[in-house]
Amino acid sequence: MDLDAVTKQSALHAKPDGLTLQYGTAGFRTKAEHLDHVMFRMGLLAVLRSKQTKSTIGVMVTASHNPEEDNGVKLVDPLGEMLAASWEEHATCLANAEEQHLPRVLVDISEKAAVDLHQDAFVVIGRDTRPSSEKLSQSVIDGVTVLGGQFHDYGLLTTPQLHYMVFCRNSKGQYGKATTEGYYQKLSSAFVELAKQAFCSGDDHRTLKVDCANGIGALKLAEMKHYFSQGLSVQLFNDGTKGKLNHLCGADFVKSHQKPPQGIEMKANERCCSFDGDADRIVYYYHDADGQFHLIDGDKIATLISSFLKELLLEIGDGLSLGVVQTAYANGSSTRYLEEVMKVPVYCTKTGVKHLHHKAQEFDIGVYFEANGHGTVLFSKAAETKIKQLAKESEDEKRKAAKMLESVIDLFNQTIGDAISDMLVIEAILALKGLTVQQWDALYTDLPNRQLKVKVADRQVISTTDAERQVVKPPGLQEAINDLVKKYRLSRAFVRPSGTEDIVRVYAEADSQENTDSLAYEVSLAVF
Ligand code: 16G
Ligand code: ZN
Repeated sequence: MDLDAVTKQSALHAKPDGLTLQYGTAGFRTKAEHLDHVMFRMGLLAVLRSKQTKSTIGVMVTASHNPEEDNGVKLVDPLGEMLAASWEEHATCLANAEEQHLPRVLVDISEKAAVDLHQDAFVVIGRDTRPSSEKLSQSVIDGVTVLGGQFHDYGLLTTPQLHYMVFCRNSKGQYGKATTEGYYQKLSSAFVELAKQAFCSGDDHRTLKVDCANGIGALKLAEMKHYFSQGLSVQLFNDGTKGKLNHLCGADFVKSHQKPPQGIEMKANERCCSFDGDADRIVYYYHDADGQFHLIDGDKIATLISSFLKELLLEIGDGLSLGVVQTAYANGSSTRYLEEVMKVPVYCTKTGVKHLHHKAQEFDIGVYFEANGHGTVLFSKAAETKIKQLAKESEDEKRKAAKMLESVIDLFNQTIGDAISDMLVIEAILALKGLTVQQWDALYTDLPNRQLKVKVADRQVISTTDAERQVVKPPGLQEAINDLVKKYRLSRAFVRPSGTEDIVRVYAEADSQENTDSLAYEVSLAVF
């Protein structure tokens, strides 16, 4: 490590005095103008992580659904998954080191993590469409090169595309080709394969309206749509040519306001969906004939996908286990439907993709979705091998089901939730099962729910347990929440400190919207 060179370069990416940031659920995220030093240092860290794992590491410059002025950065680990927790701590230490301590912190991390400094390093970089992203990703590259790391800059990519690239490179091409072309081809051919079977059963050509949040999803979907046009035509809205990123549109806006985005023309009963700013989340929705808005969120997506998978698994009859992973935000009706009607085991984890992903790895087939529309399905190596074998050897119906599962495996981005991949999965399932958006929506009725934000002096005074469903500190708060919840029917409420904003979040559910709103409000008063 040439620490003198690091010191010199770092002076060009100097850390503002006194600024401290934390590598949270979604990496570092704040106003773009405060992030230059963080980007440079994450370039340094990516090199160390690459040397330590002897693998390609990814760095994604994005702030997802945050306002356009914000930005952020996350590291992607060798299998395309989120950075390991122990390295999140290193990331926080490195980002907060004062200039003069930077060399010492680098040496410390290398020693603690037993990094072999003679090892080669390779880092791949992607960025979203924010005006600040290009310059910030250049700062990442400065960090990579000053430590002698090699790199490939993919330029504009969706977050899930970068995760895909990392995994492709480290699996030596087994997962797919590490190019956007490779990504488009892999997903599209799996989709077209599935769609063909639906068309045999007489489904017409499908169309779908997509709100791209004025983000990167628009660019990538525009490039990709020709690949799967045999099975689906997509019409893009909020494609970034006019509006501002995430402003009054996108999956996060639609989910949290429970209303359609601006900039999309919706006709009654027409299927529409929204991506978020970096295209790792998706929600569906429609207007009924009375003009009422219906949101189909991550919970209902998980339900559609798991019921489809369960049917195929019954068909192949091979005893493969299926589990669904949710968070405390999952609507109570979805959990009840999955457990009681579908008889699928459901687990709850803390908020944040890495927690869900981890839990989902425990099953042969693990379906995970956050209510906000982030999710995917993971297939164990054993399940994949079994399915491939059945697709070759078995006969008739069993073979057909196994072949379908084979395409489904290819269609999911198994590294992380992916709006484009999930959209194609959903469209394929709806076509195969001949379901309209209304029929899908009617699987169960969501309980009325409300989310509120509470500003407090220090959100860290609240700590939780039981996958964030119970407060342990401050004392007395959980008892107060319990008393409030008891006043209503079918009610549930919890509070948790946000991992991405300086606030406490309140969630409530009850039998009517009015009761839900009262409960949420009363709980938020108890938080003060
Ligand atoms: C991040 C997480 C998302 C989670 C959200 C919660 C990833 C890739 N993203 O966006 O999964 O739902 O944070 O935010 O893990 P909150 O802690 O502010 O509620
Ligand atoms: Zn996102």
